[in-house]
Amino acid sequence: MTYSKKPLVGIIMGSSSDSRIMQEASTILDKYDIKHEDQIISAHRTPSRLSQYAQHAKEMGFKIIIAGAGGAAHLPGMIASHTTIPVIGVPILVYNDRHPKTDTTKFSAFGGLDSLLSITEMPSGSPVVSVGVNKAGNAGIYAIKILANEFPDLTKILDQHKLDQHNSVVKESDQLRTEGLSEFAKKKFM
Ligand code: RP5
Repeated sequence: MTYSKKPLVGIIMGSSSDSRIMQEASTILDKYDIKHEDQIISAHRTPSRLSQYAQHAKEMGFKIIIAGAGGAAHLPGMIASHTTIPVIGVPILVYNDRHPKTDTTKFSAFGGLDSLLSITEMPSGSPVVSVGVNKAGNAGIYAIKILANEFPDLTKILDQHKLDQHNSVVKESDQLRTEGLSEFAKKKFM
């Protein structure tokens, strides 16, 4: 079932390098046929695009914006300051292998904690909620939870999602008991 012909969720990210992580949000929304529009908006490299995007999001009627960024990660907070649409931030552990960098400089210096704190430590009065580092899939699930207030059918999807998780743990537990712990772990992870 399609809940709206127009996108309900705007997904933005600070760099193409964030797409590796942010695609997890689109995967979960696609799975349940929830339309979204995706863009790269850099808060520091394209600041004018950022304010234009806020206007665009309003005109499009987005119900939620999912914003992913790494490092200083000011995109979620900056977009929240331009709009009343709720923003879910995705702190990203920067991994940039596009430029000739060493193994250590491919990653941000603080392992994602930098992005997490940038997003969650917004000053009083300008809230942005955040999922965990690189947990873009959770941002997708949380967006569905918010949308379920308006589209009650979505609660069935959320119930099914919980049931699927339950069943997959029980299935793995049965496998573990049948095969024995050592064999199970060897097969699965080694
Ligand atoms: C942030 O800087 C982006 O969100 C990205 O996570 C990080 C690195 O950007 P690139 O150097 O990969 O473009 O603005």
